[in-house]
Amino acid sequence: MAKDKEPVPVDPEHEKLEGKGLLTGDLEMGRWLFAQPCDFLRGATSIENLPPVSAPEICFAGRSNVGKSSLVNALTGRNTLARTSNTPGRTQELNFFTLGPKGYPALTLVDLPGYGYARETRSRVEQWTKLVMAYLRGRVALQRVLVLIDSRHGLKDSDHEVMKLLDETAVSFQVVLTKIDKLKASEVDARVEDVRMGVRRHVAAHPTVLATSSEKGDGIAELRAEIALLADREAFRYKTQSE
Ligand SMILES: Nc1nc2c(ncn2[C@@H]2O[C@H](COP(=O)(O)OP(=O)(O)OP(=O)(O)O)[C@@H](O)[C@H]2O)c(=O)[nH]1
Ligand SMILES: [Mg+2]
Repeated sequence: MAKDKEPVPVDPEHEKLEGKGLLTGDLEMGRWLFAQPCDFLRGATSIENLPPVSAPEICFAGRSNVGKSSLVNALTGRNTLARTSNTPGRTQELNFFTLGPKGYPALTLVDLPGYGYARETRSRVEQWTKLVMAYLRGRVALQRVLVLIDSRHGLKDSDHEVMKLLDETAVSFQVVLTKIDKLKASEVDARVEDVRMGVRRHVAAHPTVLATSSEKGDGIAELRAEIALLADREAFRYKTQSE
């Protein structure tokens, strides 16, 4: 569909997209994909009970309480799909969701337990960390890890540790800032730049850092578009058929 690849016309949206390499058609694909059915597939507590691969996978990683589950909900427009909480350590399983037209999964979204949370017992933290690391290291279907960073706090040692593991295992990742509604608008660009510079030395890092707010919706359309670029293109045949 050549029409989908036309450059973004000059309008307020253009400025937001500039430098992100996204086109209006990408935004439309993202919008369409995330309006498709999204179903909970499985919660896995061990590497042995991961579901079989049914589509390319994208996972949401990050420190506890950074907003992983909230972002899954914001992207899919469903408030209660992934369970969120004020209490860090809410997500304790690898939660798999399939996304795509009925019967044609285009993508699997994986909401991971958080890392770097100290209040749980040491053995539980170690258990989750081991599970998350094993998943990140060994899942062949994993197309990209979204590493979420709280925009108020920036990069922490535990983030660098995970990014190092992703470098070593050659799993590409992209940093997504969360909760930008908590910053003044004037502070957001500086924080994006900070973090962009901070992840530059990681060879597996995607060069673009996205800034989002699950609460207010900022950056959600752009993130949908980025993710849709990684989905199984076959599923998009159903888009053209349904138009
Ligand atoms: N202001 C604001 N709060 C947010 C945003 N995203 C998430 N939160 C809040 O942050 C808290 C943690 O959100 P979760 O989505 O449960 O975080 P998580 O990363 O899944 O946490 P764990 O599963 O414990 O690792 C909740 O109280 C959310 O309401 C956001 O964009 N803006
Ligand atoms: Mg969670």
